[in-house]
Amino acid sequence: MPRLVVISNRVADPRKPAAGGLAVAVGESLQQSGGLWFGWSGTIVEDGPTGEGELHKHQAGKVMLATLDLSREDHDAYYLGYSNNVLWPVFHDRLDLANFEAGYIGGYRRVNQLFARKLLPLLRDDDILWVHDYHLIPLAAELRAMGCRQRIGFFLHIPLPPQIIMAAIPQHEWLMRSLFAYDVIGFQANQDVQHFERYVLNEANGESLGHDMFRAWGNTVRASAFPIGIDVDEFEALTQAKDARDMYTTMKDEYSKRRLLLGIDRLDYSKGIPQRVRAFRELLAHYPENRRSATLIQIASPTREDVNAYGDIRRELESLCGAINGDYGELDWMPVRYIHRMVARKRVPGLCRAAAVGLVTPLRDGMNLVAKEYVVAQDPEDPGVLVLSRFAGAAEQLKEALLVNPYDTHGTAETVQQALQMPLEERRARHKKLLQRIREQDVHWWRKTFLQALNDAPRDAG
Ligand code: ADQ
Repeated sequence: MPRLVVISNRVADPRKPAAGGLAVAVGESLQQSGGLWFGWSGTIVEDGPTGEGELHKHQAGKVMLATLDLSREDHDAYYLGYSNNVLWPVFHDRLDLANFEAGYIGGYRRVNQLFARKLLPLLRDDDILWVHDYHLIPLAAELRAMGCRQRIGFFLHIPLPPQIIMAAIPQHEWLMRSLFAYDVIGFQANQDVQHFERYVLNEANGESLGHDMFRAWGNTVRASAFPIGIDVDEFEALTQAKDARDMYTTMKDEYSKRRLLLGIDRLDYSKGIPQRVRAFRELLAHYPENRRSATLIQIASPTREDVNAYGDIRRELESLCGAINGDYGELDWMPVRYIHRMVARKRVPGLCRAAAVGLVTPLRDGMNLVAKEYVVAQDPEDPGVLVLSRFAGAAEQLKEALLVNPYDTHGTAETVQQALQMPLEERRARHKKLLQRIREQDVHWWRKTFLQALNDAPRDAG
């Protein structure tokens, strides 16, 4: 069996619990098969030379971790700059927040070249490489230029924007062309594949060959949707474990007279948190029977605080929550509990299970795993209702959720009211179908189908 080599910006010890997202999915893939996980060490070397970094190797069970330090200049241009000030906002349709002027591209290329140069000597001929996410789009092209012939797959965890928005990035053609150095490109949703196809046909004068095969710039690549899942068995076990049960009991006692609505996110502008809070305000204004009853718990953990847009959203959210509590709060009822912290992963299922409504309403999201976790954590006999943004990748799979347009404050409030009033039979029926789909397409299914596609991909001469 070929060895699996995973390359991602951050690397985590797969034996330790990770806080969801990419780390869990990737760690799980490697734990199964063993292999190599390559990425940034998390260390920034002040005044270090650009394009250089010390390599550290560390055996973690079946997995070899190989990590690179980055110089301050490289880190700031590659990570803070191009990844988080260009690609993240644009890929989430936020051209207004992108900063194209600052010359970050040099650092982005430099770090991708550095990754390629340091990775190449660690590779074996029959390795199979799996590159993750927007930080590393040009990695395969850099590796190919250095003579790497192994199969390389790429998975984009965030959405691919429509052609016209992609075209705003000065280096859009270079980025898209780089993708054609892979054998397989994985997207979260069919909509992302459609955006890719439109770009290939209209912007790159390429061709769609059918069966998810595309040709442009003299290369052929497979691009398909592989919606990422969660480890359902692990999350169910977490739900039954003591920490989650204690959390559930505490919440049920504390809020015995209330209906809980729950949001759990990183405090990122893509997650639509202020819009969600405004919709909650609208709910209280238009459906007064929810006053003294409905309570929104919004956990929004700190993230990327050194990027300006994140400070702005924090201030906006604090002022919105303060205003609602001031306007609607009573001595014995606080409408919004906003917590700017991470919740321990083992408590997340207990919190989810206590909530009558799970609010997952991003303005744009690659997938959104919280939506899946919320469903799995529910009591099947008396499940809560998932209110899900139509702009999350998860909406393509989770059709039995109540789908909303998070920009439509009034419409979202009405849907939340519908969720709060949904009869038990309907809740059970919807939950059953959602759980079934989440179970069928779990993280193991995701890993297997992607790696199978990579294994089966026809090799391109280029
Ligand atoms: P993220 O944007 O980080 O991931 P998401 O898919 O929601 O978003 O995953 C977050 C994970 O972190 C979940 O497991 C969740 O439980 C946990 N989490 C989030 N906020 C938390 C908090 N405040 N406290 C505790 N735990 C918290 C990126 C893409 C997504 C894509 C994933 C995986 O942006 O669209 O679904 O990768 O591909």
